[in-house]
Amino acid sequence: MIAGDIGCYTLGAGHPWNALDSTICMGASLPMALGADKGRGEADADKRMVAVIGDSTFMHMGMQGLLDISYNRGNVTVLLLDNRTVGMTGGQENPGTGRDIHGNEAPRVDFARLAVAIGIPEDRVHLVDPYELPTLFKLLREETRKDGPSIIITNQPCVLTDHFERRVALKVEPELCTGCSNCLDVGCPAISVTRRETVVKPSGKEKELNFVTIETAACTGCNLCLKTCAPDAIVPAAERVQ
Ligand SMILES: Cc1ncc(C[n+]2csc(CCOP(=O)(O)OP(=O)(O)O)c2C)c(N)n1
Repeated sequence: MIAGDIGCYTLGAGHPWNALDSTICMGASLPMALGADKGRGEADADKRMVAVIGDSTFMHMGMQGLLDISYNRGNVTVLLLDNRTVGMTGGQENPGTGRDIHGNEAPRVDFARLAVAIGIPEDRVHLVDPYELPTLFKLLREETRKDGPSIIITNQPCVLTDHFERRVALKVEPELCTGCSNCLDVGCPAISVTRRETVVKPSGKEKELNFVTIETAACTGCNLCLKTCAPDAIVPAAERVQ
């Protein structure tokens, strides 16, 4: 069960990600996951709980839930998406960004040390680069299999802030695209389907091919789609990300 919270990541509840089971109010993800863990019956004995929350919401109302999870030894993995801003409401600062309300430097909260101070065992506190998908997935699988609380903190900034390092945008070479559709699983809004074809495989089963294009102006150059493209049809576009 994945308990969501309030922020840009809440949009992951929609198609094609369908990534959240609940969203209530700021800070609710952690107590929801703990409540589901403590209240589950026999039939749900194998279910694992994940709470997803952003850095700002965590500062506002998430820490208390983490303390509850830690103190009551909840079987919950917290995914703290630290994008170093309050993304959804326009990029304000918070104690996790290192700037105060006037934009002046301020002592930045260290989320990993805070989690340890709250009582999460040090070896269950992880800092990961969310663009390293295989590493992130492996960690999520490992942590959700173990009993007790854990926290995974992602460390890549929002693409709309100055913290984000501008990268080269991508495009699709149409003649190289095989329609395999792997890149669509990334769920990137800059990728769209230009043509669909249904082919019959040697096994007799039908397969849908989706030929794609990348809207270069909307591409942040994160390269996640690039890693899924076997025929190397995704290549750097000439212009840089604005
Ligand atoms: C009680 C309350 N106050 C303020 C808001 C407005 N609001 C919506 S999302 C959000 C914070 C999002 O920041 P973060 O959790 O860091 O996620 P991001 O959008 O950066 O991914 C705020 C303050 C709200 N929904 N509820």
